[in-house]
Amino acid sequence: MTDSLKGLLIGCGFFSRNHLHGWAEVDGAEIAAVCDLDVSKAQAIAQDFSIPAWHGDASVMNAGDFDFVDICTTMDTHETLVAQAAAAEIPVIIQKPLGPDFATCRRIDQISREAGIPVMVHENFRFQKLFLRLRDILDSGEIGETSFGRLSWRNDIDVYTSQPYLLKTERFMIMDVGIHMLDLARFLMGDADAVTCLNQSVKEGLAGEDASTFLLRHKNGSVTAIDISYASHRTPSLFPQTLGVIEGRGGTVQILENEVLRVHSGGNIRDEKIEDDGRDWTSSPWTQIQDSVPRTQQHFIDSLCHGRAFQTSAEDSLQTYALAEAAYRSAESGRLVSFDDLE
Ligand code: NAD
Ligand code: 89Y
Repeated sequence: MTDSLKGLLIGCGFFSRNHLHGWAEVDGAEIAAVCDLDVSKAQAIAQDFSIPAWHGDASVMNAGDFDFVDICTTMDTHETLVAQAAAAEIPVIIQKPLGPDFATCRRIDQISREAGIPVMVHENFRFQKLFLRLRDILDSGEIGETSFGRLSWRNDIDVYTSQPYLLKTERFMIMDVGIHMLDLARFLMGDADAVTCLNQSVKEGLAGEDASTFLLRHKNGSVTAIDISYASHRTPSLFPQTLGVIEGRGGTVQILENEVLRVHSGGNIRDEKIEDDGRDWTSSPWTQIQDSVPRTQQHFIDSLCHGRAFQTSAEDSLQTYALAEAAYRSAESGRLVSFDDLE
């Protein structure tokens, strides 16, 4: 494909394989090179995915050979890497969490705006088929204006083996999974501006929280309750399902196990089973997450090519990261924290 945008993938760790499988499906883009501080990892993954070049230093961004960079490293590295991409004038898609705290996220957004370089957060949960369909149901007006939401992510997936950095992350659960839930809450229920939150460290030996329960106050008067845990033991495991409910003034949608939406409206009830796309590289239990990756990437490329704003631009995502910051401050203080308190 001669007209494809050429990308550099930075970070060849655990989740990057999903990125590379995803990019192989995206129309209008291809990965031309990969990069990791551990160049042997870059070489191995390049060979697995038939990518022609690999590097051990992200300064190759200066070469001007790339139309975009895909940053798939952990949050502590993001500000530096976005600054490098901005200096090289290369648009960025970057994994969540955008930064370790709200101040860093604001600086990243400022770097993006000052350089005029678009930055999109790879926030893939809203691109899961189930949530796209749920958004369509809400847009159709079938259940009316939303008033209450509940989003629940509770499982005991062994993230510590696949993502060992989480053992030592002080802001752990809210930044790892809470951020997906906060983005979903905004996607489904609208912007919010205040949070109350209680955190727990259930598993011994963690640097941060592995369970969190919070309430969001939305600007339109609705409320979302979110509960997340990596210390919730059930058989079979619920990973990676987000369950819950959205109530509107004229009906309700339940998000049930095994990707079923149960719609109650006008005195009727119907179930919609959301089927996976059946890609040959996805596998249980990760399918629902993996499936969302190429959709997220396609949104980035389509928006870039048509000069449209990303749904989850760095600027838009500041609203999500402000909620995460407010959640931590609420957990520390025992009080409701609003955006005014973050100034
Ligand atoms: P990882 O630690 O397995 O891999 C990160 C890689 O980046 C490492 O190989 C490291 O050497 C490399 N790296 C770090 N700094 C670098 C630099 N300056 N230049 C080049 N390479 C560098 O991490 P992971 O588990 O793959 O997670 C990466 C990101 O993806 C995290 O932010 C995580 O939260 C996110 N993630 C998202 C999802 C999702 O569904 N959206 C799922 C899993 C992980
Ligand atoms: O890190 C988490 C995420 O962002 O999505 C799934 C995950 O990899 C494990 O729960």
